[in-house]
Amino acid sequence: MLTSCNLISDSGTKPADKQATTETRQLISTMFELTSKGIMFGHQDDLAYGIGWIAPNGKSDVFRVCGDYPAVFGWDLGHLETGAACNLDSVPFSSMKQWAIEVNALGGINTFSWHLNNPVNDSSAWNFSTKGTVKSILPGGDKHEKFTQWLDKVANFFTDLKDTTGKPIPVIFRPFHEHSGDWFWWGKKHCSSQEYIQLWQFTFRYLTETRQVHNLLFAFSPSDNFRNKADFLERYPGNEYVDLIGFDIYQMQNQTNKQFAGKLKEKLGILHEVAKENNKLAAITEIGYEQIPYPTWWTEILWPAIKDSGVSYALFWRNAANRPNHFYAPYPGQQSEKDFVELYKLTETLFRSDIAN
Ligand code: BMA
Repeated sequence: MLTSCNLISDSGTKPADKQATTETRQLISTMFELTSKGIMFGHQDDLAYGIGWIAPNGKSDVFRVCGDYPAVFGWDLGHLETGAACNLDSVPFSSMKQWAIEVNALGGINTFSWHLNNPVNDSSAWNFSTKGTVKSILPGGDKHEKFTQWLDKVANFFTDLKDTTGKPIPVIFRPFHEHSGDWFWWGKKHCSSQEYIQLWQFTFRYLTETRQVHNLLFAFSPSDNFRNKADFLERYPGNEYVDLIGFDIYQMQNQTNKQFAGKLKEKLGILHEVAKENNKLAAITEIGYEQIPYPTWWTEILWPAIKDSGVSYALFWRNAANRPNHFYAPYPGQQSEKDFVELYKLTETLFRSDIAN
C-alpha cells in the first residue's frame, strides 16, 4: 500500500492553495486515488434531518436504508453571513461544525456550498432585483467591506473546524455555484464573466492569503446548461484557483428517464474532458430526482449513466423535514428503497465504510 507521501508525489496534483495543510494535500490525493475504485455517494444535510425526523431525534435516512453512511456529506453556509445561529434550512451552525468534525474523524468528506444573501438588499440568494450586485462587492464597490466581513465569518467557520489534535480538518468549499443559470444574484445574466471571475479570485485570495485559511479545496460548478468545453469554462477562474470541477443536475418531473440519462451522460463526457485536460478532480456536485418516483431509478437509470464517468462523487440533495415531497435519497418505506440497497451493494459505489481510513 502506498503511503500518503507517495500518493501526493504520484498524483502530481496539489491543491490550488500553495500553502494548503498536509491534510488538505492528503485529501486531494486520496480523492484522486479513490476515483480508480469507484464513485462516492454524497448526501446534503444527511445527519441534520430527514423524512420524519430532525436531529437529535433521528439519524441519516441513508443509514436507515442501507446501514451505512454516505462517503460525502454536503452542508450549506447560507445565512452564516448574517450572524444567524442557523442556516437557511434551519441547521444550527454549531451542530454543523460538530457533524463535519465527526464526519472527518470517521473518514468521510465534507463539502460546503453557500447560498449567501443578496448583499445589497439583504434578501435571499435568489433575489437578483438589484443591479450590479457582484460589481458592488468587488474591491472599490460600495458593498465591498460588507462582503469582506461576510468572508470573515466564513473564514472563522472553516478555521474552527479542528480535529481532536487541534489540526484544521480539510473540506471542500463550493461558493457561487450554478453561476451559468439566472436564479442567483451571481448568475450569468446578473454579472459579466470578468466580474464573476474577479469575485472568485478575490474570494480565494481573501480566504487563503488575507485570512490564511489553508484547509480548503475549491470547487467550481455551473448548472447543467453548458453545451461544450468552452461553454463549461466560460466563467472559469483558472487552474490556480480551483481544485475540483463539476456541475449540478436534476431530473425534472417532465423529463423521461431516457432523456435525463442521456443528458447526464453527455454532460459527464464534457466534464471528463475538461477535468483531464486541466488535471482536476471531477464530481457531480448536486444531483437528484425529487421524490424518486421510479422504483429502480438507482440501478437502472442513474448508475449506467455515471458508472464510467470517472467522477469522484455524486452529491444527492437534501431530504427536507419541513417541505413535503422535497427529498432526493430514499427513506424506509420509500418506493426506491430496495433498489438503493442494490446500488449500495455494488463494489464501485463507495459509502463511508468503503473509504474509512
Ligand atoms: C434548494 C432547496 C431549498 C433550500 C436550498 C438551499 O435547492 O432545497 O429548499 O433552501 O436548496 O439548501
